[in-house]
Amino acid sequence: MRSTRRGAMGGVTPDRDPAGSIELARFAVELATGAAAEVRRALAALSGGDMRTDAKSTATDLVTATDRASEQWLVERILTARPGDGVLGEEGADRAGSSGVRWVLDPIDGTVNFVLGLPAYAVSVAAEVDGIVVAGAVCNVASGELFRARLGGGAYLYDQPLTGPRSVPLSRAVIGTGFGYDASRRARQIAVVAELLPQVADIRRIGAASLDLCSVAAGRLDGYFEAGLNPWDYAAGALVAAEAGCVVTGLRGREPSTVMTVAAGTSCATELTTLLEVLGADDVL
Ligand code: LIP
Repeated sequence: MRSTRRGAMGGVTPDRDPAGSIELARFAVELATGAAAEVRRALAALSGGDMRTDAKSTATDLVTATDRASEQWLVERILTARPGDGVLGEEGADRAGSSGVRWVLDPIDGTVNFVLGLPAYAVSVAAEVDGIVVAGAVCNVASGELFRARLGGGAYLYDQPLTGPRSVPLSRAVIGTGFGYDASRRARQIAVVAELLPQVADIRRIGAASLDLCSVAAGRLDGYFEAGLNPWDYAAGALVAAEAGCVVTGLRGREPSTVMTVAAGTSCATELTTLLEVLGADDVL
């Protein structure tokens, strides 16, 4: 999954859009906003009743019936409209497809926030063509905010172009991060944050990587990094950040990946990645 800094507002027309990214971007928005409405409906139907949860990789890695229903809703819509496409979803959907297009889905990113009623959880939908993310949409279910991007076509909050964070050095930057569901990994991750904190303005832990990445694109965070993310956590958000002109990368010259995903404004990106390398932030898994 590759993502580079673009920010070019492309005048791409269908005949110059071989990847069909215009249509994929339109459908990604339809899917993300539609599934978000389904999640809101499910929440309303619960009407304050206790939300049943199951544990996945660890006791703190939660899944609800709504996560599963949201993914099923997304997969059904995709296979009805585009039967040849592939799908990769957090809750188990895994289909190769034959069209060269694959949808990478997080039906509820920030599930723990969803369970607690903390309004920072989102439906994240990305479309890959031959392994490259060409379109993405992230819909914050609680606020309804829609972040969207197309490769070479820029990034938007609704229809408002996004241009990334303000220009500050790392010492004045507010940096987002996150922690895994495994306690020993969290111990290693917090050790990195303990070293980092005195060298930045402050740290934020929002709890949903897709929204963290979109927050950098919108200038609500100056940077973000996290080790141990799954492709469905960062696929769409990384494109939104890259198309907003942010640096989106891994460490040591690598691509963003499960090992490490970093997004930051150009003014502090090099300082941030250099410091994270020194601190071994990509050596916590
Ligand atoms: C979450 C990520 C978050 C990370 C959590 C979890 P989920 O995804 O969005 O950044 O810190 O540990 O992985 O499990 O809510 O889809």
